[in-house]
Amino acid sequence: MKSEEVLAQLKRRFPNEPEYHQAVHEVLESIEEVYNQHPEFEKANLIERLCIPDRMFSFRVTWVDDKGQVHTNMGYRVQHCNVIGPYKGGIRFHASLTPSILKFLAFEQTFKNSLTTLPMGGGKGGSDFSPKGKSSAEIMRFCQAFVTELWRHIGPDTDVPAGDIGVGGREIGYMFGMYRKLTREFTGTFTGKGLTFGGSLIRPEATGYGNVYFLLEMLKTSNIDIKGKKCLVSGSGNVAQYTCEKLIELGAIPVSLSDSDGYIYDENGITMEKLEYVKELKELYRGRIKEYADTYGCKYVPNARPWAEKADIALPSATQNELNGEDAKKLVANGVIAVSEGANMPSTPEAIEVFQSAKILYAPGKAANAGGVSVSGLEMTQNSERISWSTEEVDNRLKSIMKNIHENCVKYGTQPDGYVNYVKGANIAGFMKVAKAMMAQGIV
Ligand code: NDP
Ligand code: 2IT
Repeated sequence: MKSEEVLAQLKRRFPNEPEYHQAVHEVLESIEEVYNQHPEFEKANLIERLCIPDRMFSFRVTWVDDKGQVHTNMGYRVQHCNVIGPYKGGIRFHASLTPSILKFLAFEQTFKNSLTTLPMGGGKGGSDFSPKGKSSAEIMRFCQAFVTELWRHIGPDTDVPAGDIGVGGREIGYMFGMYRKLTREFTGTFTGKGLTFGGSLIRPEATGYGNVYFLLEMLKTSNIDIKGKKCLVSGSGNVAQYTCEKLIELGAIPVSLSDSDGYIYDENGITMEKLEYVKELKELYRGRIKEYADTYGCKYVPNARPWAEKADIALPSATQNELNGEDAKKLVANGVIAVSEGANMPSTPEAIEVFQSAKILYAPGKAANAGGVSVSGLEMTQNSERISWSTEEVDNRLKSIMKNIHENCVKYGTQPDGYVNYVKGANIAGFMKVAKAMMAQGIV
């Protein structure tokens, strides 16, 4: 396999899908050497079978706003790979969503889920519907309309969706309600459900907490204490909030948050009290992060991201390609020691190059943010057993999964000079498990 040739062929077949090409490129580059040590992989054309999703559904979603106006949006579900378990992955509602973004996310999810050690394949879905400024009733009608198409393609042993950007507990509840009505069955087909109907404790916290647990493992390799470290966090949604929560609990100092309009920089640190304000602002009133700066009198920079601010650690937790090569250079120049990704593919290839050349601790999303889907997997287990575990039980399992992912990255990503290339480690470890399962199951 020559990664450049495989990529060129993919670009010819699927033009104008830059995010998908970007995600595939990163994985191919990392696994090329290992792949070529297995001639049986090449004969089975494993690489194309792994890069191209099994299938992708697209459908029109029609819904009515509060004024009676009818709208249409596009809905999608990409089922990438189910060789190690049912398709599993979130649903994203965002105006910018395209098939390319969903294909990159489903591709990444396959390797991430493989790393978790739990039996889950990879998938992703969503819509170009924008939840911004919509009433709860509009959100409910949209979710119901979306599920009237999606429900045929999913099921507890087929494909299990969850949340992602624009989809949290409220949306999962609405989608689950309609799914239950259409199928006349109560199954664990969605994860991230409410606690009264099969949801798991710690699922809302899992991605952010998991990212900090992963960061702790990385810091441990360099004997660095997280206490007192200034942390730049981007985003202000689910992942960013629980990242801050765990950082504060451990004595680190988160100093920034952002949304699509700009970022706040609070040099005094975001405290638990201020974080409660953010949770209310974002989850209840659905306001903008600028309001934090108005309330606490700190710096707000419109139309910008926080990467030029001085800090020890960066945890990008908003969206893909939110941190470019120039941003990475500024972070490194300012002495950043670790970057751990809460979002999916937030760093551009140029940024990753800068981090790795500077030999700082850098963890890609598919390893560092795997805590969310891991606890989704644990929710599936609890649903199958019709029991629920305590907070402590789930949190301990999450910690041990993140530790295990870190160990696997070190195992497959340690370079001759001792530097751990976490991108390589995560990609090889994730890939090898999927590849072995594919080889064992024949040409299907
Ligand atoms: P939320 O919808 O809760 O929050 C998203 C945050 O990112 C908001 O602050 C939002 O600002 C900002 N954002 C979204 N799109 C853009 C954009 N195009 N440009 C700038 N800012 C943007 O989503 P999550 O916190 O759940 O997801 C954040 C990231 O984490 C995503 O990359 C997601 O794929 C990833 N992730 C999520 C997991 C989960 O369990 N939820 C698990 C693993 C990864 P605004 O409100 O202005 O749009
Ligand atoms: O990107 C992700 O891992 C998620 N959005 C969570 C997926 C899940 O099934 O919990």
